[in-house]
Amino acid sequence: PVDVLAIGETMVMVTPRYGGGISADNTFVLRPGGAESNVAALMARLGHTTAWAGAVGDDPFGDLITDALRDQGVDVTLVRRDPRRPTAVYFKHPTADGTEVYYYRTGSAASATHPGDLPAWRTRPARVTHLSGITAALSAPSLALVRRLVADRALGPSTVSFDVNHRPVLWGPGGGAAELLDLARHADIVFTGRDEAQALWGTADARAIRALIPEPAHLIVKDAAVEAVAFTPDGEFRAPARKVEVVDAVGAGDAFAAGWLSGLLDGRDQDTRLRLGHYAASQVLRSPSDHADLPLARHAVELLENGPPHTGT
Ligand code: KDG
Repeated sequence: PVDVLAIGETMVMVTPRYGGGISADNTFVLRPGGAESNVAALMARLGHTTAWAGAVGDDPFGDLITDALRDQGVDVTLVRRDPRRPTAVYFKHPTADGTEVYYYRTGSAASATHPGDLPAWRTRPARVTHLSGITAALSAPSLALVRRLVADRALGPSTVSFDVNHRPVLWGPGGGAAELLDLARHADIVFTGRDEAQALWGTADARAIRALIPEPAHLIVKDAAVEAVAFTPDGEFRAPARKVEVVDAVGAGDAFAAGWLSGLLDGRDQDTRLRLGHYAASQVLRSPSDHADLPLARHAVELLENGPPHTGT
């Protein structure tokens, strides 16, 4: 089996080349952007075998995505090309208060992924299946697909990792709370942020979130730049975030998940998993990209052990 199969929508991400806003810059860079394929690409950099499944249009944008991910070592043979629906696009718009994101994804190929995609994906067994709440928000068929994957274990005996990834723009006001909680309760590993838990379920308190998403799930509650807490069947563990100068926060959560899952797959202890999560996140936070060009390596653990533990270089 591959180490990780990540499933979800990947879009063409359009970033202003020189860091200005959309109207200020006139040169743009096109890269693949998608929470789940970000995890696959980062884990490939960490030395794992990874595959990404989903759907893109049968258009040059779909080629860009599959070519770039293949170049990054991600197996894309399960990706379905849809001749009738386009590849989605999103724009990053840097502002003084952080990066705004504009999606053009309604009616995309990925929003038409559905339970009928499952038989093809069963051909690629994986130790971990990584999913996120974004797919659940795309359409009713995509929500049904995620439910089949998480609650019904439609891909068989694979550890199911679920990043809540609340995207309010996709759900609409007040939407998603019940659906995302139900999915989280059925997963083996859940990543969530205190801020999104507050917005969804009315609490940012890590233990209160644990009460909502109880054992046997591993629950990792992230508090942005402060710390992450893991609730596991072996107890509660916490690790402070690394101090970094943030260039672009988009993708940091995906990197955290990639680092943590890498530690899980390599049999690392709970503290090391959290530290690997923070390490990978810190690399993405200081880069304008969601994941490209990271100095991640298989020896990340040794690097953590030999370097200064929680400083940001
Ligand atoms: O986590 C990063 C993602 O937000 C970004 O890559 C775009 O997948 C994306 C989404 O739907 O927000």
